[in-house]
Amino acid sequence: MYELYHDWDAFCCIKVRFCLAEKGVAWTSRHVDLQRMEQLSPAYLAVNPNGVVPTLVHDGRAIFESSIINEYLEERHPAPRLLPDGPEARAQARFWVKFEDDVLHPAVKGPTYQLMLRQSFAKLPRTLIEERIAQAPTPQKAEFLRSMVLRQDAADSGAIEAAAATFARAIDRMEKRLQDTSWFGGAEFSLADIAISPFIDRLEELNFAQLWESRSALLNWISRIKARPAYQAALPAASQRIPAPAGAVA
Ligand SMILES: N[C@@H](CCC(=O)N[C@@H](CS)C(=O)NCC(=O)O)C(=O)O
Repeated sequence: MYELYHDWDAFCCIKVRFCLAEKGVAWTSRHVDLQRMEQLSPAYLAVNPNGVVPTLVHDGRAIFESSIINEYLEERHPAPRLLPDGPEARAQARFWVKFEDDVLHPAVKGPTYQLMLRQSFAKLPRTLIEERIAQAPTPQKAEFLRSMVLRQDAADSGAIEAAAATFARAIDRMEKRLQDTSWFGGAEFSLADIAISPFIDRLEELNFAQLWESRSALLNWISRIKARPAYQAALPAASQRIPAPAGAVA
């Protein structure tokens, strides 16, 4: 009934698999290999013209955008409930989902390309890369890919530092939130926690975990997230990870 087009070690895909696992919903995997830029292959663009993963296909109908997919799952499968009761609490939970969409995920994208994916692109034939970039849905996306994929020089340290500053400010704000409430959405675990968890996973992969080593509220939240079987089920196996940078980068 559900087909998930996804890559195993992709932030937004971990987010949707976490939600599917919390709901106990079965799904069929359709793997889209980001290391081969398959999100821009004609076959995948026929499923999702935005050229990004994930896409959830439910009985032949495609749903795009990880936050919208998780809200869709919440409406289709209300138990266990993953949005709090009441308009005010829901607004809070949705704010933190949007914070992930607007701030956290965009901030990790550059470092993910520069420090992780670029190592894989170096092995792809140049003609394949050019073909994929030519399929980008917008000129801005094509330009972003050109700057990330085609350059084989060292990572842009200025851009990595700018991302690191965004990570530090975000961690600060997250710590403050968790000093006031047990979970990002309020008193209960919710879609907000599901959205933010892959940020921690990606920062661990990128060797930024020292950012929260003295943040006790966040450390406590991370240990509660890691103890959830659904989170463990959502994470990629070691063999499905994109090769990560060897040393600390911050
Ligand atoms: N806002 C979108 C972002 C989708 C997105 O950027 N997905 C990443 C993986 S987490 C991707 O497909 N990256 C490859 C690319 O941007 O070409 C969502 O939440 O679904």
